[in-house]
Amino acid sequence: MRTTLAGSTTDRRPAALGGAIATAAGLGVAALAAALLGSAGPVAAIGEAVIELLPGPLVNFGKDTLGFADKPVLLTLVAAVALGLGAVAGRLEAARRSLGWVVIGPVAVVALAAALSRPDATPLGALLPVAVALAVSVPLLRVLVAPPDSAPGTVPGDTGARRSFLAWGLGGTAVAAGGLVGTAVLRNPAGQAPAPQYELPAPAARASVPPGADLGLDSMGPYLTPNDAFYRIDTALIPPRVSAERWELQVTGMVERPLTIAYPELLARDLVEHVATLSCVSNQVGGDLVGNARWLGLPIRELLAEAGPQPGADMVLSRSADGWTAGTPLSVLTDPDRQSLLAVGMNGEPLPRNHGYPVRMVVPGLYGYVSATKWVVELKVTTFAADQGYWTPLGWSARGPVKLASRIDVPRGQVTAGEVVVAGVAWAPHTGIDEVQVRVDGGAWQPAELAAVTGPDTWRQWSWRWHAEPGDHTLQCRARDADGQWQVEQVAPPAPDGATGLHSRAVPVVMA
Ligand SMILES: Nc1nc2c(c(=O)[nH]1)N[C@H]1C(S)=C(S)[C@@H](COP(=O)(O)O)O[C@H]1N2
Ligand SMILES: [Mo]
Repeated sequence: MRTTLAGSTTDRRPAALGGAIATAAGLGVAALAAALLGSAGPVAAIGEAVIELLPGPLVNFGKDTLGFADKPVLLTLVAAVALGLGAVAGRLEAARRSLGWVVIGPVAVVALAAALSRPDATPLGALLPVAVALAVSVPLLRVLVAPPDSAPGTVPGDTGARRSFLAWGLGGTAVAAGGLVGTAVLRNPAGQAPAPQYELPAPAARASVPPGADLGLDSMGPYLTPNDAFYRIDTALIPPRVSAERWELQVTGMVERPLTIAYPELLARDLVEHVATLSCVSNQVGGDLVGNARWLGLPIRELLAEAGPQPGADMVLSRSADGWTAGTPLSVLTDPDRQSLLAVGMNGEPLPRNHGYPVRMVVPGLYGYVSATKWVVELKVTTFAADQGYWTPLGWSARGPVKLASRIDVPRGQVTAGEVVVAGVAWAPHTGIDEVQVRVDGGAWQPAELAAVTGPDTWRQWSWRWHAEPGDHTLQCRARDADGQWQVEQVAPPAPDGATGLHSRAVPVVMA
């Protein structure tokens, strides 16, 4: 009798909707539990597993076409699939009690496996979110699609049943929303560093930015990019939460004396400050995946010297807490004339979590994908023949020196005829910029004025005064580095080792 009643009742009930709501509530509490434990929730874990299982070119395509939105899009897709499966489970459960497990069981197993497969997984951090999700969603699913018959003789679709569905449905939705909001708060999306228990030491050598490095133009970014405006690129759907107390870096591989350094030991060393421009190999011509910051850290060459690289080694494979790797030429890291840092500070603050808290690498002159490992925990001295960084098997070059580039930042949009300031940045990190030129509508190249810099490792602001005449015009810029090389004009895409081509900007000029 119960089966008949529940079955016929649910025919009229939106069993699928009930299943989706129960799933949403489960996902909400799972996300919250994961955030509390500092682990990846089931949705993020499955998302990362999807990235790992997808072929590299497809991942690159996703990153290129979606840009900064790739993470939200993937998380939303995974969540949408989960809700869809929840709806199916609702239908099944409505047809027969416990039949929903046909879907719920495998989904739970997949979520658990994905969470456990993460390099920073702990058994509790993986298990608990899945367990609380089941504990919330399975009973909720039952009451939504086949409520315990409150009043014997309840008529299918009567107001009592409908009211109960509405109440439980709203309750489930509230739990889902509460879980999401709580997670967002706990996950600290602003990317600020967790409350610092450690004071950053004063640098032994301070970097001073010369007056005039910043042209101070409103519509252009400052010489030093503020931390919250600094571009973020990484494969982590949720940046790993690495505790400074427990952080350790190991120097391993082809070394005479493998060593380990802890965070307080790192802070106790003579740290140096260095201003360096970091850029992404995926940056398009004119793009903004580039930023400049004042980094505080220990020169990596000092640690490597203590470990003593063995003859034959030519690469350092750095590994992050979340398992990502970069392959950097050993010679670049041991170069006495290059400040390659194990950085703890960014613009006077501890590294923000999004940018690698507590410790990351910063190497002047190399793209981030071959050098700038965030949340770094290991430096393995090895060879290019024996090891590869994360992106190399996915179609990106094993070596990634930054290509000379320049960009027009102002004006943006329409201007009034007359004198117009044209300005931008140019960078050739570790070589330095010696000249920037601008041209209008393919005419003769005109020299721009160059702002001051801390040294060759940063971008350089430039400006040029344009007597703009009414009409539609195109501005272009190009730069020459300190070695006398002009920027490559030939257009090339970012893959496999960085884009080339000149940046152009269309500027409509109207009559004064
Ligand atoms: N752990 C980790 N470190 C990483 C990456 C990553 O995916 N994981 N991406 C690298 C790439 S491709 C770039 S361009 C820089 C970007 O650093 P940012 O996010 O601080 O700007 O980080 C590098 N370090
Ligand atoms: Mo990058």
